[in-house]
Amino acid sequence: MDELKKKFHEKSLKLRKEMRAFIKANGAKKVDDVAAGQVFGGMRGVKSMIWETSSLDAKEGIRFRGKTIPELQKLLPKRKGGKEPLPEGLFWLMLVDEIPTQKQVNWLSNEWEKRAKLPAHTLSVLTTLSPDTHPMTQLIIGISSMQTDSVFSKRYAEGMNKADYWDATYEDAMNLIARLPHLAAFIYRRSYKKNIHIPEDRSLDWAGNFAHMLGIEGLQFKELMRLYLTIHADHEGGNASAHTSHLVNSTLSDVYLSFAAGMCSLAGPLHGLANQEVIKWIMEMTKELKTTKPTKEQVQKYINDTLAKGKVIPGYGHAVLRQPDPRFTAQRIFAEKHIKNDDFVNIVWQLFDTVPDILGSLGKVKNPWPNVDAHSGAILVHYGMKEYSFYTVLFAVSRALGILAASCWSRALGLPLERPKSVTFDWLKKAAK
Ligand code: CMX
Repeated sequence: MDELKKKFHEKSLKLRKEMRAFIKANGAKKVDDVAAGQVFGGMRGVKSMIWETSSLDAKEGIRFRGKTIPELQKLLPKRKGGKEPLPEGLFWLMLVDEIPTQKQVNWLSNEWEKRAKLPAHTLSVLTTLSPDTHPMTQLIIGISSMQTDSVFSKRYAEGMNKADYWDATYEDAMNLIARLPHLAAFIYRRSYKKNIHIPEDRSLDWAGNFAHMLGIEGLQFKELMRLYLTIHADHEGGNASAHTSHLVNSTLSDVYLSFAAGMCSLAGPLHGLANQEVIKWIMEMTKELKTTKPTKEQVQKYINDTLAKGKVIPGYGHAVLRQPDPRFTAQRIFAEKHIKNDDFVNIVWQLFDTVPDILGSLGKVKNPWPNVDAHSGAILVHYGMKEYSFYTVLFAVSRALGILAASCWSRALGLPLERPKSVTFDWLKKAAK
């Protein structure tokens, strides 16, 4: 058994025992109340799920196993000569709650490269799709098609013991994470680069090799991918894509199917697709205004016109956060360091100075600040990736790290089928009395 798997098994056995004892002693204790407004309000704030890999605070933002993004940037191993953390290190941290050594991270890079080969039928399935199929749809089909290789499904059909669910889920998670950059790069090159593909470079790390296979060369883009794939990896369990995966996986659907289901959720414009919507909206702004250097007044008018048309300002607002998203800040710092005088990046910063006042003045928006999606597009365009329909796929590749680490934990802890209670409006009216 490999070192990571062994550590995960030992830790999960311990926590499982502790949780069972906790539930026995405290299971009947009330920890929260639900208000009628929450029942109608998309379950905001209702505490009803265990998610060990990260947690979100409205003011402070995300912490992965207790660590903020700047702390991860300091503590996680890096590529030789690099400054950004390797996402392999974050996966290790999320799975076993330990900062890995350089050697452990190098092992994980190699291990994922060994597991990365895509099944031939996945490539065949993708080539039958119309080339204008949205990249997220292609990704979801590609992931589902690989379910033929699910270790969990195969072993379940053979009568696997419950006690081994964690083992099969770990194998599936490792295989799927290893394959995702290859699948995503295949989709990108097929859709936008005349179906000309770039062979992997086995000497590179997971994110660096992904950048290479996308065909965008240069050390800075590799560093951007390392940062990007780290900061998008997890956002506790309640967000729509993580929760969808968690729900589907709780039926003992394997992670190919449950992660694909989560990605259907990420593909919505109020969630992950917002990253394409932001840059599309900015590009439309520059076209309408006939300048890439708009004045403050022009930007204000464009925002107000968007709102007047009954549309949201993409990249702004959040269901939990009540401050600028630290993932926005991390990208801004990257851009300040590496990118000088880029018109789209400057517009992103201009929007940061303009949107919050306007959204705040509406009196209904709970969080007028930028979220993770407000910045990424302008940076990607700067490095030459202008095909914004692909951006949510980058988010998806990263999000696999958190969702799949959490799926391993769900199966190791023996979490049950998820089944909240719905009520009718009549029931709610009576209960409110
Ligand atoms: N622009 C305009 N109006 C907004 C807004 C925005 N960016 N954010 C919130 N509002 C509006 C809501 O649409 C809602 O209006 P109605 O009462 O008329 O329906 C009102 O303000 C209250 O909403 P809220 O409680 O502040 O926000 P929610 O928790 O309901 O929604 C979110 C959160 C992210 C869906 C919302 O802020 C939004 O639509 N943002 C734009 C899309 C976006 O950037 N999504 C990406 C989120 C991050 C991610 O998951 O990747």
